[in-house]
Amino acid sequence: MVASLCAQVSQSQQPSVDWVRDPGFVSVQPPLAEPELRMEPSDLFDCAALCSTKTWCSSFMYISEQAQCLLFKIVYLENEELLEIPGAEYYRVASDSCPVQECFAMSRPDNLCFLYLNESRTSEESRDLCKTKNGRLAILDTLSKNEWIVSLLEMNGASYDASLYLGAQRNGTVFTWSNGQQVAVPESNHSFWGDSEPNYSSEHCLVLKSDISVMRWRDGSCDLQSTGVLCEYQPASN
Ligand SMILES: [Ca+2]
Repeated sequence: MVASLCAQVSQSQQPSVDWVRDPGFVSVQPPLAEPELRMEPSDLFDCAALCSTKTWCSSFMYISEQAQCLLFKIVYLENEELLEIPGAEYYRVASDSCPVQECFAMSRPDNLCFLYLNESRTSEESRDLCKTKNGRLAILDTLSKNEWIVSLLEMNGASYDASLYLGAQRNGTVFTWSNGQQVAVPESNHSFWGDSEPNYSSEHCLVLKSDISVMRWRDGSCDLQSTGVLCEYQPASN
């Protein structure tokens, strides 16, 4: 059995990140757990501080008996094959307002929850799917959100053939996010438009699509099947 896991990325530029201890991983190591970095800090707090300074670090394990600190890019949620490691404690980034057990991920510093669903849908179906889960199609109206989402998708293995509908509509020549903000024009510094995009006034949807190895916005048909659905949520505490 392969343990389920959710890829999570922590964009924690802030030095203070809240960590929660996962009671499911006491004195055991999660399966498939390949640390990105293995270090020998002085104590648990040093280990937490190390993870906090790495923008990619979303969880860590501190093994007191070996004085070892293992930093992970992802958050492990379930453990079906337990490897006993006395003294091991596992911590993940605290995002209690995003239900991480359901594979929601929290973006920092935006403090928004995102849910990536591996489902093929048209634009309308994608919007409806997010609604049924009490969210909306992702609004990537800041540089930090775009960069964070691209990292999240890459870690979900969605980077090479991804095509996802975003929460924006075309009004004539301009695209507007569903929160009323105008989508950045191609000439702006914070634009994620692909080369020569937007290029067809008949393409009414905003699509996040892989362009060789990078994710870029395009205008595109609203009727094509996406490779996944990306929903956005306000955290419960907001
Ligand atoms: Ca296009």
